[in-house]
Amino acid sequence: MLQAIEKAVRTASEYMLTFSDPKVYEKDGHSNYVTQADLAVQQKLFTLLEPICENAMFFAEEQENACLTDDPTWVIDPIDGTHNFMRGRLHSAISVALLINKQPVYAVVANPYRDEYYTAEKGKGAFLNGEPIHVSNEPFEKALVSFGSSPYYADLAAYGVKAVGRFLQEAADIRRVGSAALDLTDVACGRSDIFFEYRLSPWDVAAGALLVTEAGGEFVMPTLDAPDFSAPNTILAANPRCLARAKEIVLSCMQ
Ligand code: LIP
Repeated sequence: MLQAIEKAVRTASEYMLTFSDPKVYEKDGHSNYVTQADLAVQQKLFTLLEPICENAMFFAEEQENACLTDDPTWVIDPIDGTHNFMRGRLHSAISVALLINKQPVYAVVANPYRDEYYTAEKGKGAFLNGEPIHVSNEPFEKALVSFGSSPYYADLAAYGVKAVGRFLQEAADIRRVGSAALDLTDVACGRSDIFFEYRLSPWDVAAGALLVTEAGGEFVMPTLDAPDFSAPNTILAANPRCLARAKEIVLSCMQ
């Protein structure tokens, strides 16, 4: 099953790279866009994934009125990092997860620009192009902290500014790359140690969450007792050494 999903995502990645100057549409919310490529790649993924898991539902970013049920469901972000994609910043991802009973069981995240394919099946580890990956063992004071600025939600900007200030004072440094899925793969393979964002949608994080946990990391929604992939939430991913302090900072800045 995982190999079939990866094959489908590889095909969709090649297709994504054929779009050089896609038409851009504005969506509801601050700084929120969708391109002709997002829509086309999403439709390509629907077609490629449907035969892999008969009768599975779809819960995708560019789909109207979708919802998550206990049934097997493909949770898809056809282009994560759309703003980067629009501006030619060459740092966007395709994120695909298959959820059963609302929990990720299979995950594939692709970075088409680097030909990097991150894969995981629940209970069987996480891989980058077939090689095992693992989160870092860096302590909090040496942590490289990725963050997302929740640009669609201008009311959350103040939280992010406060939290970034605290991490800059207490950890090593900050990164803002513009794709949550790739922020999560960075944590999973140890390229960074912490990632947080004050509001992300299920399709941004469902696949990356499984990659992080299968790579020995922690994925939490700090305001909830357990991750809920049915609606947007605050998210935090970290190696085990960094989680506690990172969670304290993320929560303390939400006021
Ligand atoms: C984006 C994320 C990014 C976040 C944006 C948006 P999209 O996903 O990858 O980290 O800050 O708000 O959610 O909308 O480009 O698929």
